[in-house]
Amino acid sequence: PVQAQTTPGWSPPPASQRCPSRFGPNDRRGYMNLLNDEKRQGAARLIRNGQVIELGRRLEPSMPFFGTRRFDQHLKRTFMNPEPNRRGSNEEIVIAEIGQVGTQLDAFPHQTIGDEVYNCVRYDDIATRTGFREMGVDTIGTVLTRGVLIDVAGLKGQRTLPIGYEITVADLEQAIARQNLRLERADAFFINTGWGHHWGTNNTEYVRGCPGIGIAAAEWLIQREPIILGSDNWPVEVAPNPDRNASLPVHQIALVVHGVHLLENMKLDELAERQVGEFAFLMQPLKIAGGTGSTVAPSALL
Ligand code: UVW
Repeated sequence: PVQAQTTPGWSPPPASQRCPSRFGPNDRRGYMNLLNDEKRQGAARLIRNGQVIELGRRLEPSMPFFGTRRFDQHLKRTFMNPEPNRRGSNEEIVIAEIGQVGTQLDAFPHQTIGDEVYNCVRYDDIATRTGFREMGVDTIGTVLTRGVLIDVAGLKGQRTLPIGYEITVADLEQAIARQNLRLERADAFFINTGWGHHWGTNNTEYVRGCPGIGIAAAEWLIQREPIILGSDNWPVEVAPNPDRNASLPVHQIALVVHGVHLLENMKLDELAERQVGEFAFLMQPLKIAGGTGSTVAPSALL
């Protein structure tokens, strides 16, 4: 049975309660402030046999898209040198919302509460014709940290949790206990819902909705101080929200209220199948100037 945890009628905390952020009024990095050299060294020490598990999806025009997003890719033959060497050259033109397709990391200004982004910075004060003057995805930088996989689908013994299932705090606690995991400060937390099985096999179903965390689970996770929350579904959070009036509230909680990045459309099946709960996590967001997000190809290093 679906145990809804979202309080009906939820609305985001007022500015007086969320600003300044815990990192001060001028902060623009949120929980990324917790990622330091020591944490990166600790993550590197988790690399034992050098294996790589890719956590990113292949970008292609036929992949699932939220709403009107697209990734149109056209092969372009650009050049053919005549004799003697007859060198040919090929490229492609891609027309895409490149920050918001495929496996993708959300920067803070991707979402607002009214006209405010993270730390009560006003949208109008940082938005330009091309992007944001502050907090763009180009400012995040390389992420090397400890990753943990919280396997809720595995806990339930299900290939995938059902659409619209709101993962509860109890689910998280039980999954963590079953896997004998520890959640540590500045980790990247990833939730396996199993929904990723629909990617590429039933794209219509994939974007129709999904299981995921709701407000209570998101707050519980953020209390454990992650720098990223990620999942194998398109919004990280449950969709539709059990509170039908609430539109993607976890987006606001993570990106706007607290300053925690979201990582969507992850490929988590191999980690889950191999029962890998802890690993070194490596990701380099694209340097899209002022971008709202970036498609990424993250990896788990074992
Ligand atoms: C959704 O897909 C709605 O989430 P995001 O906008 O963060 O990509």
